[in-house]
Amino acid sequence: MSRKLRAAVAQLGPIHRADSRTSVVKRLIALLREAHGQGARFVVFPELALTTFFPRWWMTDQEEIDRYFEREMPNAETRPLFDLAREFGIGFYLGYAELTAEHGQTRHYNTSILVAPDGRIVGHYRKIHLPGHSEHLPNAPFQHLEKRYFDVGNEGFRVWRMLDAVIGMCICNDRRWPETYRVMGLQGVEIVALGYNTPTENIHHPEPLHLRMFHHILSLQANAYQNAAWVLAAAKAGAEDGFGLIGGSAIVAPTGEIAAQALSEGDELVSATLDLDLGDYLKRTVFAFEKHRRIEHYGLITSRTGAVTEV
Ligand code: ING
Repeated sequence: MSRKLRAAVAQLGPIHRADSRTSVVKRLIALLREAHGQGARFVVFPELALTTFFPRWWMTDQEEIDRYFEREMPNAETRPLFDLAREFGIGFYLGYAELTAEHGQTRHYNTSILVAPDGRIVGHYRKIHLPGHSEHLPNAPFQHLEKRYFDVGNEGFRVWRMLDAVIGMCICNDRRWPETYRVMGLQGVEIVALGYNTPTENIHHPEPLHLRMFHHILSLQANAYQNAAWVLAAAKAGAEDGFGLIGGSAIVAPTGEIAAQALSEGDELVSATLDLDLGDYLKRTVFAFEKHRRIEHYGLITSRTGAVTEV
């Protein structure tokens, strides 16, 4: 009898700079109620799910920047979400901006947490692949200042056992890097949960609009299959103060097939029943890591950062 888990990704539509955390938490709670109504026991919310995607704005006043960060979790605004999830017995992934102190130093992280059905925070992840830039780009239509506002995550890619599954976390740009999933795959991950905020326009280089969604879905499908894991990806979508973010929240099976996908760019719940043993045959055959991987040939992956052509 295979293990089944009813899960959902809760896509959020735009959060404008003027929107309060209280109003956003009301939207998260509405999605949580809908997930409960569909029998979901695990819900994935987006990256930076409590505020607008503030890295699009050039700011120099640290107090203004820090207003987008949470100093504790749960806190007064998010406690109602934690309480209702515990009442429903639902575990969830939540992305937010974390302001903390480490060894006497203030640290700013793009963070996600894994909350168990009893309300305990059992996992904590800090975004490692920070995209964008750190200096002001005056000619760009908007900024992407994650390298300026966040410190690089310092906790690696880990997995936790929850809801009778092995669950790992990553955030947005992490999903484009195969190393993200393989490190979790080598820990037996069965569900990779992630949130994302992906601008509709690529400010780094002009590219056809359709490639934004194509590259997003490609990254999910390829890495789900290559690590025989479910990938649950929740977008913050729509036009935030006029700046577009793609939707495309999706539940991707270990076979690489899309099990469910959002149709809108608003608040939308997408759910599916995950067969947690669906990937087992892949882990026993084509992706039996212990049989087929040849790590003696992979050294450059961790010894070399940028590509070097020596021929
Ligand atoms: N957003 C984008 C993403 O990886 C990005 C960053 C923009 C990547 C343009 C590539 C091109 O989906 C975040 N928040 O990482």
